[in-house]
Amino acid sequence: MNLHLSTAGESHGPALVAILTGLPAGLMLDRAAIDADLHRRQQGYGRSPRQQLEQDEVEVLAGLRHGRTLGTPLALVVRNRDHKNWEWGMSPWPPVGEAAGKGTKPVTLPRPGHADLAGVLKYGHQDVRDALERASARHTAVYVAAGSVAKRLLAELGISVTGAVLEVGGERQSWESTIDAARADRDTLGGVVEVRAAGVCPGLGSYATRDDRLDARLAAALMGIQAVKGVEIGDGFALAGERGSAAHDEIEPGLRRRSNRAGGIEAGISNGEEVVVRAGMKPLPTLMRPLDSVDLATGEPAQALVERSDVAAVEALAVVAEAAVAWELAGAAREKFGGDALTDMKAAHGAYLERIRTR
Ligand code: EPS
Repeated sequence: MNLHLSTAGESHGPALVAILTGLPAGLMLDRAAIDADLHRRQQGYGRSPRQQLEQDEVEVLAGLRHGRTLGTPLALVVRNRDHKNWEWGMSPWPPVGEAAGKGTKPVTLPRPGHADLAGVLKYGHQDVRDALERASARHTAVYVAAGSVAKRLLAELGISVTGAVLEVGGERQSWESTIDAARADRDTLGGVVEVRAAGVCPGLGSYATRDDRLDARLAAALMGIQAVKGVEIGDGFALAGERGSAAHDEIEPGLRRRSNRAGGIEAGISNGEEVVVRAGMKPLPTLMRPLDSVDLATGEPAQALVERSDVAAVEALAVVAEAAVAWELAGAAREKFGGDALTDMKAAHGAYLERIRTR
């Protein structure tokens, strides 16, 4: 069975949930490791005060017994502690009693760059909050929990996945002062992250169809993360300006490469080198000095919504992008090696490595 991930949850609703299907039975999960990834995602300079409110931790509702997967759907929950301040405003059912707390007044001032305007037009909402709550990057918490499970599976196959920040607001080192300056100007910043996966065997993904291509799948997964506007595999855009003689990775005896400009993927298939991908994040669209917009209630010019937000969340993106890459690699490994039980999957992986070793 192939891996599949479904998620649900609004930023200030009761909880975020994920259902993971297709995991093999017999995978030991480590609650502390998942919570550690959730904690990492909440760190980083420039995050919103919201992160002091939330202390994300995973709850498991199904699919696990005594820490071991059952081969059945794994149901994960990350609760939103902030929901207690939005109980009326984000009540799933028509709220009872007097309006109290946050979210009681409709938002009509769409922020350029957020889901606000396109979301209300598409779905016919009157209150921008009906669009922004699901579009929020808060959703990435439960994605990171799923990615943490994927990393556990990949570790059984000798694969490790690590995300890191390359730059924030154009600065490649010590970006804290850049973030301080943006905050002082009531502005926001984006940045670039890189994810590297080591120990990936040749043969994950395929050129057979577009949907099989590992590079296309990684690109879609990274583009699916809030605020990501660009993705590169290996040397990516820089390759476009090279000559062919300088752009490819020559093959040596032992079938190793002299370089890794392709980022470990050729023709949509992993080639045994480190998988290297980068994602570029736009500056966050909630500005304390708001951009011009239009009040949807009156049609008149107005300033966009101002509400608590991050100045930069690039360090969080590194953790989320790591989860996205791990999830896609785990999916490709499930397709290649199959197996209802982890032991079957590992046996198929071992037999395959032995076959290609003798080439
Ligand atoms: C977000 C806005 C902010 C961020 C949020 C993403 O939320 P709030 O308005 O509650 O402060 O903090 O990210 C998270 C809550 C998180 O856990 O990453 C947005 O508009 O996308």
